[in-house]
Amino acid sequence: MSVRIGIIGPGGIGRAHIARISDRLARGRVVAVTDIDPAHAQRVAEPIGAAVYPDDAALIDADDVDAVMVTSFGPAHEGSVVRAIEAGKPVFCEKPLAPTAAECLRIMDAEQRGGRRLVQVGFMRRYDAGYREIKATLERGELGAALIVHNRHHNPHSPQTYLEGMSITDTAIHEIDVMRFLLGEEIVSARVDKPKRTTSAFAHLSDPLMLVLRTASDVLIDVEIFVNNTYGYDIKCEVVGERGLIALSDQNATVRTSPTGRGNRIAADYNERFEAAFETELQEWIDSVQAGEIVGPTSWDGYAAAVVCDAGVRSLRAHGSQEFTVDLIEKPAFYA
Ligand code: NAD
Ligand code: ISE
Repeated sequence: MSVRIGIIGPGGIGRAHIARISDRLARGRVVAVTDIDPAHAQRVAEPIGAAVYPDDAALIDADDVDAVMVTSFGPAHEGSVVRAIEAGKPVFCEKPLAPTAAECLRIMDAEQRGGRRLVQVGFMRRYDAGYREIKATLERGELGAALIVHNRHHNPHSPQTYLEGMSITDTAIHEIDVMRFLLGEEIVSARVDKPKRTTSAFAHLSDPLMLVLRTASDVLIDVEIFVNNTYGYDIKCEVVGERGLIALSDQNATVRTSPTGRGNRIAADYNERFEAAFETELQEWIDSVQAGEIVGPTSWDGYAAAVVCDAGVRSLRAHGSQEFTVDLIEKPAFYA
């Protein structure tokens, strides 16, 4: 039998996930929808024959909802995730688990009180073939120890609702998580440097930014964040090891040669760039719900990334380029 899924806040990514589940993935079905905008919920639900609920609580409590997806905006995540945990239902929450560490701690407390893992965080870079190949290469020791990692995270445009701080909590959080995943260690400090501003961003936003992180073993990581580059969705990751380098290759499978030159298309957005990773992520989540054991990125991963974000946001707001320490609680045995 299919896993019957209820979705809370199907905006851009939520609708893309519904299309994946309905058209391309197996063993899952979206049967329930809610959104703070009821007319929008109705428009999303109708073509897939799903029921519409007035709010997250009603959807979570519905008898025919086996599992919950939270794809609303970050500040609304905590309430819905805790409610799903209290109802004993598995919950996939888009990143960030919550925008601050304090909210993530409350989610972890609720999950531990419930006594079993129910939360998976949408850190989908972990499912990308390129990052997985980098991780496997580092683990085989072929390049020696990783020393430095260079990252680039560019978006073509960001909307007016994208506020200062989101460059860290909503955008660079992908790199923060995937660095923990690749290097297998925690990040201990964060610093934000502000280069010259682009004229293409809304006035309230410092863009681009450089986020500089250091890990427990002293690996230095930089993340060039630029959410109004005007040209495309551009992601880079290059690890400098003791005996060589390994980097994500460019984003497309093909390279075209013509009289105008040699090159590949630039992805327009996260769906085009990471479609395969999203599909693997969601299929594995559906299968883990069916198997009764959630195995993807945990609430601890959501919390650990949020603590780094908190330090990054403090640095962004501080005068000059100040480094802030990342203070994690001791990892509970529950998440070992
Ligand atoms: P969006 O603004 O397009 O959609 C959010 C939806 O949630 C809207 O329909 C809105 O009406 C609804 N909503 C807001 N508050 C709500 C509440 N309290 N209850 C119910 N519905 C509510 O945003 P988006 O771009 O789809 O992003 C949503 C989440 O997904 C964010 O956390 C974002 O960081 C994450 N995201 C992840 C990726 C990725 O690459 N993994 C990509 C995009 C977005
Ligand atoms: C968005 O929420 C995402 O997760 C995208 O992958 C990222 O590139 C973008 O900056 C975020 O706002």
